[in-house]
Amino acid sequence: MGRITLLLVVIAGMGSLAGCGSGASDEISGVINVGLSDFVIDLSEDTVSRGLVEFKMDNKGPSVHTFVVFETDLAPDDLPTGPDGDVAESDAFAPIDELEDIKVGSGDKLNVELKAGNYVVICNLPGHYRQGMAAGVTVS
Ligand SMILES: [Cu+2]
Repeated sequence: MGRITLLLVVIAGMGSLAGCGSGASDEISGVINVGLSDFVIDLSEDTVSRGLVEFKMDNKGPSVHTFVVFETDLAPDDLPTGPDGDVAESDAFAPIDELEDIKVGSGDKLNVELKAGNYVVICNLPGHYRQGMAAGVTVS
């Protein structure tokens, strides 16, 4: 085995080790059932283990909703808002993931890699956050 080949083998080995250590596998570490209604987000769990977390939507209607995930230490009812009372997304306050157009009866799923920390999930259709569509999730 030449020196370059050996080096490549070592690098490949390090890569797969790093993959394990960061928990970047496809295995789901936790499932949270998300009940959506006018105008409540009802989570089956508000704490979950870090890793790949599956959010399972159950939109009970009557409206279409969205599901937006922020990593933040702010309280669910204390996110930055614009003049319309909707959460103001910006470079400094950007969602880490989201699902749009969640229809009534939808079984849509959102899988998000979450590290330990505090998260807030909201619906950001006009007026929905202001009327109460926000909930906190702690990842440990
Ligand atoms: Cu909504």
